[in-house]
Amino acid sequence: MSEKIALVTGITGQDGSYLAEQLLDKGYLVHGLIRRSSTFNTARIEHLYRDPHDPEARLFLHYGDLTDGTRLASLLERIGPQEIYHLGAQSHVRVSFDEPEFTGDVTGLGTTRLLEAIRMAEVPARFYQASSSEMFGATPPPQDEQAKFYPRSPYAVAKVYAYWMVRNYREAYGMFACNGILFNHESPRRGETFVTRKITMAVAAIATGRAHELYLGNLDAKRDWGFAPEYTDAMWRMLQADEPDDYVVATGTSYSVGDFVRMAFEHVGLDWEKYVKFDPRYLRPTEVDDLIGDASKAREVLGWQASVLPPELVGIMVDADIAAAGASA
Ligand code: NAP
Ligand code: G4F
Repeated sequence: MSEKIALVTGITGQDGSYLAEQLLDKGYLVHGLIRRSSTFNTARIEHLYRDPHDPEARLFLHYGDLTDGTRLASLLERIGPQEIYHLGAQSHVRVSFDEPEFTGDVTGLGTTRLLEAIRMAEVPARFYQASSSEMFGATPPPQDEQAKFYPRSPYAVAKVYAYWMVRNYREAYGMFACNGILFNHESPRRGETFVTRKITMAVAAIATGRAHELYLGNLDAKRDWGFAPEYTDAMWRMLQADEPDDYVVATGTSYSVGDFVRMAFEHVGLDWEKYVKFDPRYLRPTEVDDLIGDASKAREVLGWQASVLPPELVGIMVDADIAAAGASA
């Protein structure tokens, strides 16, 4: 049987890098969309990359942007993927308040451009959409697939739009298109301005004497934090199912940002209150206070369950940042 071909948008991001690793391990040929940039943005996937002249090469990168629908269509025709994992997005909630129009264009319309490119190129690919627990916003927990969307940021509004476009293409054109409604998931590869990684990098810097303080915003918000590689496995499972559907992916646990801070400092034997300071610039005009996912459907239909919970996750991330600090010293 010939190898399966997958296309991953957002392959240079946290999730894209884990997903690419997992797909390559399963024997897929993996194609990734990357943005042209004057500096390299491929650090998270460098360990997977081989020169395309190498007969062993199984990962291929293509320049393209989610704002360029023509390019998406021509790439699809050339690659002919059986599975498309759409992870590319302006994914930072705080930034989306500063750049609402750009976020709508990339995170919202970008999904429509890709769906329409699939339709125009007549590629019979299965499609995964990186939907988000941010869509639930102000709806109280626990949140499952039936919970109401009440988005609280331009990012979340863009994700709600994209979610419904995926549903519409599934119903209108019979596309095998799924929404994975993923709650926060973190790892040592998490972007450095998301709160968990910002905390674990600061803890590593303070523990190794390279920093003395950490400025944060709202410590009271609660999140359901899981481990990213387990969540990319859930994405793959959705596209192997008999029917296309939408799934919540979460741990079902709840910790506040303050809890995460305390656990991270405790991991290196420090008292967080001596180092953490408040900076209002990290507050959001509207906040999402409380997210706890109910992933029963993913467990029952996909056989998926989270195994790494926040106390262990904190240790994994702090240890990795301390190791990285040692390596760069
Ligand atoms: P991430 O690390 O921020 O990665 C985002 C990816 O999108 C990067 O590869 C980025 O490329 C790419 N990208 C941004 N703008 C683009 C554009 N205009 N054209 C093409 N590519 C573009 O995000 P992540 O944490 O891996 O999350 C993956 C997806 O899941 C995102 O859609 C995010 O919104 C969604 N999500 C994430 C979580 C979470 O907790 N991590 C939860 C729910 C949903 P560069 O490297 O060049 O910037
Ligand atoms: O780490 P965050 O920036 O993640 P947020 O806003 O929950 O969004 C992430 O998860 C979503 C899934 O629910 C994804 F869809 C989205 O793409 C992204 O991956 O902030 C978490 C919490 C917020 O309540 C924020 O107000 O931490 C609070 N916070 C407090 N101080 C801070 C800071 N957040 C950041 N980024 N930086 C701070 O200094």
